[in-house]
Amino acid sequence: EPTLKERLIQIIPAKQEQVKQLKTEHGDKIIGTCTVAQAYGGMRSVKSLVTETSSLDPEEGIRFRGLTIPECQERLPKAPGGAEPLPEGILWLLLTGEVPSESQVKTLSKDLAKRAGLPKHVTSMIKAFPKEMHPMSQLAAAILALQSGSKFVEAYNSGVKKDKYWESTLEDSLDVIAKLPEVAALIYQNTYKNGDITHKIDENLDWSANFTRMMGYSSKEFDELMRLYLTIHTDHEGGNVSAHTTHLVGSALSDSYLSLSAGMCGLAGPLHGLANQEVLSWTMNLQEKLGNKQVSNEVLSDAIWEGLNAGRVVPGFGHAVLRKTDPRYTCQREFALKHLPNDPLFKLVSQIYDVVPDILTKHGKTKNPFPNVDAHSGCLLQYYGLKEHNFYTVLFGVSRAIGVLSSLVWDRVLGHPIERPKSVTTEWISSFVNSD
Ligand code: FAM
Repeated sequence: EPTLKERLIQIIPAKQEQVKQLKTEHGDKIIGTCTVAQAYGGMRSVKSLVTETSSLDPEEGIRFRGLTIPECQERLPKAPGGAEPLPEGILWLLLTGEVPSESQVKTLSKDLAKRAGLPKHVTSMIKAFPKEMHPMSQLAAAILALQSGSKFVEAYNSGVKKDKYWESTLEDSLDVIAKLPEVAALIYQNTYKNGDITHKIDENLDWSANFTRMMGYSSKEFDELMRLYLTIHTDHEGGNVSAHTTHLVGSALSDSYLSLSAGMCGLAGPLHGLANQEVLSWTMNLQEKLGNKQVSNEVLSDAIWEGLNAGRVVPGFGHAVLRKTDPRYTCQREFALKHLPNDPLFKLVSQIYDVVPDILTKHGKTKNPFPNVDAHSGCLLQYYGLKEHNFYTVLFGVSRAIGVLSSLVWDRVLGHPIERPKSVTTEWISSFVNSD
């Protein structure tokens, strides 16, 4: 059976040919337009990016290379005795568009384990970070510091041809994905625990289980949760802030480290990845305010309206593209129903799910009153003892790296150019609309 790189070498020529043909034969076909409202409105729905790895439907949610989340849960290889997909499997799927075999995933796990290990300057830098520095800032900085090992930079400087750029980008991407669990675990240990990782990477363990061990967790159920978590947060097509930023920075031929670090800075914003930390703090505040007991839907609704009326958003609800409950929310809810049905916080999260869509509909502003991925993840993590809210977005980031770096590899395969859309001024728009 071919390894990941061997399989990519087999697949790539046909895809390059297809894109070349599309560009020459249909290059002038219009796939989207842009209105004044869209230009001012964050380019919502403007079709102007190509991302191969996943696609988001407003009603159905994400499909990774054509597969829904339940299909991934069913078809991707699992750990022995496990029920959730291994993140290595989705990495393979996102890169190749194919479901890997068990043995291909095992080989990939071993390859990642071999690539793990941090240079000394990175470990000492993380250890020197003050505890007050947000873990996402630590993550972005650590990824930047790892850039000293970039194989793309080496290849570029030695004059490697453009059609080979993808190979060193793949190497860098696999290296950084392999190293991220240790980076994240060290940030965790440094910020909240005694400062050191005691687990040594085990080539016979999967990438995710090595990660949880380094963080100091060894429960089989938590391993399963993390495999699911690290699979479903990988990718959400190309226009979200972390994916688009990684692609944009990468389009300047910045390597995987520079591009990913930039993407992580975007993920750290409260309207994007940081929402998962905000959700748990918000939910626990609500729990405390309600006297840590079960209350009626009316009492809960009143408490939620209070925050809304004070001008705050309900974190974890709404989405720029989705118009239904996020399937990433649904699969986490199913995990909770299976493993922690009686957890008081899960019960509250469920009750919030019962009342918030109606509240946000009455509130009348948001285009989507349903929950997104972030509305559920914190509740699961805290159940297994991972209670440090500020750390949650780092887990999101470790997973997101898989998606955005797979996309970056394809940007290089297809030779996408530097991104440079045209901007206009308000004066230009004003005279344009008046000239009609
Ligand atoms: N609670 C209260 N108001 C909300 C709301 C919510 N959950 N979601 C949207 N709105 C408001 C929004 O602030 C805007 O108000 P203004 O016109 O006063 O500015 C209005 O409804 C229209 O917004 P929209 O078009 O429905 O949403 P956007 O596409 O502008 O924004 C989100 C999308 C996700 C940024 C927005 O829904 C939000 O702020 N949600 C809460 C934060 C959150 O959960 N973010 C995580 C998103 C997640 F999927 C991720 O990236 N990880």
